[in-house]
Amino acid sequence: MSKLLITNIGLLATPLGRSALAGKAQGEILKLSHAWIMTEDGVITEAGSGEPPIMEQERCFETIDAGGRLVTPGLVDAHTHLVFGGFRQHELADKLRGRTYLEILAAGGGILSTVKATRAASEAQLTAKALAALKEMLSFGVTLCEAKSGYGLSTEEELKQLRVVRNLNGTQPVELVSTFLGAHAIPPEYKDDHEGYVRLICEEMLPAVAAHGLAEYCDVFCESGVFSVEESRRILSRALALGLKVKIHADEIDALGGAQLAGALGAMSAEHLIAVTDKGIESMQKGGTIACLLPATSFYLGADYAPARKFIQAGVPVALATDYNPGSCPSLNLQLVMNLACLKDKMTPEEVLTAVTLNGAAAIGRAESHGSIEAGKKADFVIWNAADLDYLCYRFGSNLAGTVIKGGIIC
Ligand code: IZC
Ligand code: ZN
Repeated sequence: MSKLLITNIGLLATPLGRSALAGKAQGEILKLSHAWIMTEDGVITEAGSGEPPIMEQERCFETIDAGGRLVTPGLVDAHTHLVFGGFRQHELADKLRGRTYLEILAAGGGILSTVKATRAASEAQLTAKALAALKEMLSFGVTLCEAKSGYGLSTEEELKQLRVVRNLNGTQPVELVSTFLGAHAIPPEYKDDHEGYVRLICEEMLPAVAAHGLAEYCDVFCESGVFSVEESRRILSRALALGLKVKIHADEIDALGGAQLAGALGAMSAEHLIAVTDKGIESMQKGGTIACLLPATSFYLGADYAPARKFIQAGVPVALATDYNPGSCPSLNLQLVMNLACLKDKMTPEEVLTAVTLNGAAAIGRAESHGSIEAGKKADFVIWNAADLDYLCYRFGSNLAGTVIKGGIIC
């Protein structure tokens, strides 16, 4: 049995609960001064303030002194395109000349250039590359993340990407939840047969993914020139029928109505939502869909920021994630996302903390077990080189994660 006691916590800050928090509740977190946390076999047994019970102290094998610093739950990155070949630095010059993300994609670059590099890479090469990314992610305080496929765009190549995710789960500290994103772009083989590719996804790819148990979620890039709302509806409905849960890249660049579809299907989350309409927000609220906002992508694309305050006012839970990918967000730094959420999305530090812990966990179906510091939850924490939450959201560009603890083990 392994036991761990964290003592001398200056401030313990955590949301509480086993489901996503919305509205006012998103900003109502627990703050305990002079706190301690006790864990056993990777699970939190108790947390409190003042002196930890002496008997318990003696029964503990390992004690960490947090040095009066801030402790929060481990961060959750609920939206990443973790597994891919190559990078796209060669597109920077185009970007600087004013070519947009969708123009680069329409010319056969963007996602399609990463598809080429991913197909050319072996499973072992992709695994080694993603492993390095996970190591960096962990160093920023992330202990649980989502990982999407979407750079294979054929049955075999998509399964290859998803196998990489499966093999990385449990072989390094960051836990992974996998999402099938075969509907990420139209592959070159189907350039003139859009309908054929949608059929391939519904009739071959999705059944294969479900049969191999390789993904919990199905996602679609619902955007102008990529997948329409109707195509997205067909694909996601098929996924639901096969027992997968669904997410959707919705209303990022153009307001196509992806958010309405997300609410109508009862999607777990809708992502991006920069161009979301009031109707979309209302539909998400009715459908119990979480808004997963990605402000680092807005920063990188020079785009607007999603209307976080509108979601909070409407009672839609907000999660925040990096969107780590080689095109629109080549960064794994979820702390930077927290800064941007405060400054650009006008969220409070308390709302931001909930968004990158409990609500992030809820967006990938892990709120029962992750995302907060309370008895029975996973012993995932970060001891920050910060005295309080305001400091964490105010400093930017540095990595303030001091010690990361995953499942009761110091990483
Ligand atoms: O590789 O560009 N937005 N998909 C939708 C992405 C970004 C990933 C990429
Ligand atoms: Zn994405």
